[in-house]
Amino acid sequence: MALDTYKFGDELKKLGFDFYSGVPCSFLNNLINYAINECDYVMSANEGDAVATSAGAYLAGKKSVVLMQNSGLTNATSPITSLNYSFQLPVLGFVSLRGEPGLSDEPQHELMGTITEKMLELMNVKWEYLSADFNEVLEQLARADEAILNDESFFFVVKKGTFDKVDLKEQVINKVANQLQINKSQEDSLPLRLNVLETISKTKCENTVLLATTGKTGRELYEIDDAKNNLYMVGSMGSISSIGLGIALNSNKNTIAIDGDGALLMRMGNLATNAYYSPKNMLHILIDNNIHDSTGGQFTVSSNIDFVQVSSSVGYEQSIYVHNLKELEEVILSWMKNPSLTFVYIRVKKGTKENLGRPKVKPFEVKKRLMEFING
Ligand SMILES: Cc1ncc(C[n+]2csc(CCOP(=O)(O)OP(=O)(O)O)c2C)c(N)n1
Repeated sequence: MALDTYKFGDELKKLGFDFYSGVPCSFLNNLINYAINECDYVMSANEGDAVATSAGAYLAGKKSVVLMQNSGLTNATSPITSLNYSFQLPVLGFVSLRGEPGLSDEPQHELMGTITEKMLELMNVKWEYLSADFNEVLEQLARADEAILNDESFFFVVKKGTFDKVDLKEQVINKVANQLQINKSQEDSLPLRLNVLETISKTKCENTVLLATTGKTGRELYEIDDAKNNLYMVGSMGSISSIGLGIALNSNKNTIAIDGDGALLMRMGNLATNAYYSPKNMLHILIDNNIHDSTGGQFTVSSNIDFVQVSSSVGYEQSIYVHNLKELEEVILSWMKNPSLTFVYIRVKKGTKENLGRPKVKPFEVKKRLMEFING
């Protein structure tokens, strides 16, 4: 007997889990259909982005769920190991067991079918096979909830046929389209990344959350102003705007995600997801130095890319090229007055603050104070 999916989802709701993100899998489709029908569900482009968006939602006070195929667990390992773990940001995961030994399945699932549980263990993630018996499930959910309350992620491994059928209600597609695109029209003044961060930090008001991408961006922001409303990403490269999406959708904070060209390219699909959900209170700033500065200045492939065009074509409401710090400040202040999902692009010259240190505050301490800031 399969689990009554609605009854199961409602139990999750009772425990407070009503925000979902994920990528579909046929073994999980009934739970996914339930989540789309009955809860807030973000359709991520990649399972790693889904984990990051759920982590962002958690920062904004939501207990959140990620849904993925076990093949997608491989996409999610970076955020699970270096975002959830390092920042102690728990998510409740459901991962399917395609390729379960003994069941016939497609060849691409064969290996993952034998290592899914081992991967979770290697990543220090607590997990259980989800039972198909409802009374047992209630006990399992209580254990999962306890782990989440203890800031530990918990995953259920879900076998074929665990959930009973849920039909998708009619899906209403959220139509988004760019309303304002401002392209390059003059020479760039090419400030340092540090100067850009100083400008962003200066505009910050009591309602602003600043999220800084992996590497020297976070380290420089920390040295400019270590504030409770800042998050300095370590690891989970490319996830900063997906975290921003989770925060912006679940809070009224002005959420500014500061990206690097290498990081943005690593998970460029998240631009499309951000645009689809279009939280007005999110500003996505790309600082492009055409290099991986944090790892020694190796080139990125950003030189040939028109990011204003890219963000505009996936549907960011505003996509703006800024040529200097004055324009940057004006755009941020104007977005604060009239918020709408905005992408801002600025080119910088290469170079790093002298004697740049590393944040002395630990990632989980950053999380704790940021949550207090966001949720009061
Ligand atoms: C998944 C992953 N791959 C590689 C790295 C190593 N790494 C840390 S920062 C960085 C470069 C980031 O480049 P960019 O986003 O352009 O920012 P910049 O360093 O130029 O400011 C890299 C490759 C990492 N942290 N995570």
